[in-house]
Amino acid sequence: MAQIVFLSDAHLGSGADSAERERQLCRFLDSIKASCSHLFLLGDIFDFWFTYRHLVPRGHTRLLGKLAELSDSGIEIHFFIGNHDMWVFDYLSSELGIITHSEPKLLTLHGRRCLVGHGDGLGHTDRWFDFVRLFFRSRFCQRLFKMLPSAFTFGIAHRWSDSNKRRHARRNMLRYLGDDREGIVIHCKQVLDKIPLDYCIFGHRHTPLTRDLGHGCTYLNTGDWLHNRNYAVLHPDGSLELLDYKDE
Ligand SMILES: [Mn+2]
Repeated sequence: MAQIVFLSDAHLGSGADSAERERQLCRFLDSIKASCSHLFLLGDIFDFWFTYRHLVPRGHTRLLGKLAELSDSGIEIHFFIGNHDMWVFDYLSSELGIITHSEPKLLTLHGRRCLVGHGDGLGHTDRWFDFVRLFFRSRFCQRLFKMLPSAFTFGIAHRWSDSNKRRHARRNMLRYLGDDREGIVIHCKQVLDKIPLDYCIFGHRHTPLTRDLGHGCTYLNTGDWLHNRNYAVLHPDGSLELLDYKDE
């Protein structure tokens, strides 16, 4: 009964179909509610977010309500911040009781040793990305952002996100680059050299796949909810399955 569900990269707030994508996600969460013990949201659920001291961005009300309902019903929800929604700060934990993580985490789930996270900034394959990530995560950047008018900062954030998506599509970056060029895989193999693992479960790459890393470890990428409606289930017997949600 107690399934553990993983999904990532819904990028809510981006694209003309965002409202329908959010409704589908809520229907999916309804469909797993009775059988799910833990829900892992592996980052970039929101295309952009900033929690101000007294304000939060408009939108996403259906998903936030659904997450509150699941959380209140006893489902343990974990949220790994992605590179798009790194500025949720304490909002999801204080309002919805969601456990928020800013780095990958080692967890034992259904007796399996799992390394779980979003996946950005791992393997150090892109120095520029590392620098930008450090800057955005710095207090200086967050303070600066708070001081500027939100019409200006949110406008820039959404435009930048859209142009990044176009660039990724143009350069065909959302495909598996190979074991030696995928930052997440490089990182997982480094961890695997030190400690035994059964599963490495990450998002960020928008490419749903499973891959044998050797030493009895499987890498699973949760793909995305933006285009594919992918999710993964860790069953009570310890098996891990990558699936697509079929909305009926
Ligand atoms: Mn990402």
